[in-house]
Amino acid sequence: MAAITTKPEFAEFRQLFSKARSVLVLTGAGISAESGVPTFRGAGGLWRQFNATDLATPSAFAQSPSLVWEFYHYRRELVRTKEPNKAHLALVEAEKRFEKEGKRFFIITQNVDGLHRRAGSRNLLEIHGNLFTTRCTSCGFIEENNDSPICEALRNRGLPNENGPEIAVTDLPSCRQCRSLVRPHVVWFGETLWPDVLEKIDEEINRCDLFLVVGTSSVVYPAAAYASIVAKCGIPVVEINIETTPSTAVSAFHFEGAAGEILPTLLAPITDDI
Ligand code: BV8
Ligand code: ZN
Repeated sequence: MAAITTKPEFAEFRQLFSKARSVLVLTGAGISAESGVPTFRGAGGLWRQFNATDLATPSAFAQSPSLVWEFYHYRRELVRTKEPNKAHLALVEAEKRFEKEGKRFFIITQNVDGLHRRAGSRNLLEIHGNLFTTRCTSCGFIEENNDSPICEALRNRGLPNENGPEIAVTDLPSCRQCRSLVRPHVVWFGETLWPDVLEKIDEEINRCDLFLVVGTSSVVYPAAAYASIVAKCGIPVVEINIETTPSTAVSAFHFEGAAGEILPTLLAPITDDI
């Protein structure tokens, strides 16, 4: 059992968890860190000389679709080699138990790596999209695409330490329906989240009675605001992170440590410890 079981707030959390009827979990890049997926703002957040936030924008894609596709191809190929970790799996177990007990357990993830889905989470909303879905820049056709590589021109490209020649747009991933250039179906910085996603987020925020914030630096909006929105409604917020963040101030409890260590203990079935 992780050392947190000796902390007084552990027993208080377990009381809350045993009474909760509708748990909502917000996850960020930190929950995938123990799977070996670099976080956005940690040491791994750089690719070549760019920050991820420089490349995850419509203007970067307009300026060089070749460079942005190399970045996303690199991330697709990297994530493909990784597995969900104990934190992802603890959430899947909890969701299954809650379902059996007629209670709700829902995950809102900012991550686009698809690891929650691969772990088996079903009550899941990928609010920023997914690396393995494309959208046509011309006809809007959206499809899941797990091809490796996603197109021949990107084979062996995207390595973080080498710049190759610009790939012609006509050789970049194209739409199955109209042959135009496709983009990753993710929400870039400066783009609004999709209306149906925003609606679903509101619905889940309004129905939860316990809110867990796991592995997010809480700086990217609108997700960064959810903890304070929930706390203002008098719902307990519990943060799991290796550092404090802007969400810590509105959290009833902040469990410091790695999600893969802490979540399995926090979310373990309620037995005689209550
Ligand atoms: C929007 C998809 C309307 C792409 C991503 C209000 C105020 C200020 C700025 C704004 C605002 N409203 C809008 C903005 C602009 C912008 C924004 O928030 N900018 C930030 C940088 C200030 N937001 C937007 O543009 C959003 N759109 O609001 O539309 C609008 C538009 C324009 C202007 C006004 C309004 C769209 C945001 C979505 C961007 N797309 N992803 C892709 O991935 O390629 S976001 C991207 O960042 C990832 O999805 C990532 O998940 C997400 C958030 O980062 P984190 O997940 O928190 O990751 P990070 O690395 O930062 O932190 C990791 C954490 O884990 C750390 O705390 C670390 O301590 C912890 N950790 C590490 N290891 C572990 C761990 N914890 C536990 N265990 C471990 N083992
Ligand atoms: Zn098309």
